[in-house]
Amino acid sequence: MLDNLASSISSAIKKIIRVPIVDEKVVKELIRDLQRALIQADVNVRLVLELSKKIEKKILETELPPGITRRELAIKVVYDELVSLLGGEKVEPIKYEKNKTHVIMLIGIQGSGKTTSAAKLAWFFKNQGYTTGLICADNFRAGAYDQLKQLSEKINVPFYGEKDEKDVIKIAINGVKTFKEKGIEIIIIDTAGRHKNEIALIEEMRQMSDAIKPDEIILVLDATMGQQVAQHAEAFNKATKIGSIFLTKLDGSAKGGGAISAVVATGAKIKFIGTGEYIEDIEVFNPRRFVGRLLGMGDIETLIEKFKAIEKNEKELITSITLGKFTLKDLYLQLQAIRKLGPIGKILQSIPGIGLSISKDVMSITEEKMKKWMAIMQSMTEEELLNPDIIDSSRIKRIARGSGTTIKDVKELLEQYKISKKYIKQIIKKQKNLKKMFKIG
Ligand SMILES: Nc1nc2c(ncn2[C@@H]2O[C@H](COP(=O)(O)OP(=O)(O)OP(=O)(O)O)[C@@H](O)[C@H]2O)c(=O)[nH]1
Ligand SMILES: [Mg+2]
Repeated sequence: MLDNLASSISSAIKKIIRVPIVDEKVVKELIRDLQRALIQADVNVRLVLELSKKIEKKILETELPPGITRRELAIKVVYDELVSLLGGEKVEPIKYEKNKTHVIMLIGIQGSGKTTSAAKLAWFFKNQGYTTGLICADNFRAGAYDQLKQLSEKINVPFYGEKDEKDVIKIAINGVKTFKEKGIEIIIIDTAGRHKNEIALIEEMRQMSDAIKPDEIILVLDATMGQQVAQHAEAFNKATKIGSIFLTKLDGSAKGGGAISAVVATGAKIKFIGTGEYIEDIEVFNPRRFVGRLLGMGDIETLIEKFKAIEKNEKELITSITLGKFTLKDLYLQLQAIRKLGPIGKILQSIPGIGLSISKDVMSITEEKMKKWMAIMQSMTEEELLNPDIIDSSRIKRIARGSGTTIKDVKELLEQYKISKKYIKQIIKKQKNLKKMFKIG
């Protein structure tokens, strides 16, 4: 699917994976490759320029989070921005209440793929465990009745149609009534593709939906039309609150990227995509999965996990330290966590976020010193740990004695604590900026 876009984007990404150093020149080349790929996929030129500027700026100007290379950052930024171009992170699960009737009406211009998609949806919901039924409310095109009837037989789903009835609204009402009586949960109505433009289409949708009162209206759009579909999506989105979009023919459509991004830009919701002529060529639209495939990287998920881990680490730190406050107890817990993990040297390098930042200064600390510090902190009272400022010389003496260390040792730890605290403040500030950059919550 979207073969052209996928191959050009993934080759752009592969290029930056191959080069030894990701510098400004490489990033600029990546941006050019991306621009070319997106414009060829019929994504709006203005959107492409905005997007690529943003990507370039983020890749070059973001301070590298600890443990992340510029290369990884570049891939993550491209991934994030493509996901947001194609619809963002949010994917609502498609679930309907069981044992209740839910009526879906499909509309769309001539040949957009309504009848095919109606059958795909019936098949999809049937596999999800719902009882489904198909209604043919199209008497405009000869053969429409037989087309849907045959498809429904193929997937073994009940069909309703009235071949000689001219009033499609009447057919739809009768069909819904019949299926409701049978206790069918998801009823799908296929309508006629009488129109070539969205104005007449929306008007007919109004008449139909006033009479039938469907729970949901799905606009079927043909992705091979590229950016052009935006007009339909926009008019539709304005006209109904219960609408979503089924984007068809994304397979082998060079213009698929343009169609998706154009629809997303209108604020309309793409719920399903069609990726072939066969019944099973239907997918719930998920921008993240979609972009993952575009980038053609199996390990994109691993990379995303890595960023998530950093994010989690930051969050934990921020909750453990009430903003700007960093007590000896926090230092103690940090050191304890670090020690649990094994030989310090190695660990310090691999801990993203705070571990590393303390570590810059702690780098030179030997295992032995670490043990000493732990002992010192164990000799402190909870009050001293939470409020180190109260540790005066008489307390220092007591702590040194209690821990079997020297006054010098205790003073050194307190000094280290002060330095760490300063670091932490800087880091929290930095991380706030980073969060803004990545829109992390
Ligand atoms: N490749 C591909 N072809 C599709 C897809 N969906 C539909 N088609 C094809 O598009 C053509 C039109 O599909 P229909 O389902 O008949 O379209 P329609 O909107 O019902 O057409 P009218 O009722 O005449 O308006 C058929 O040849 C389908 O096989 C898809 O996702 N991928
Ligand atoms: Mg049809």
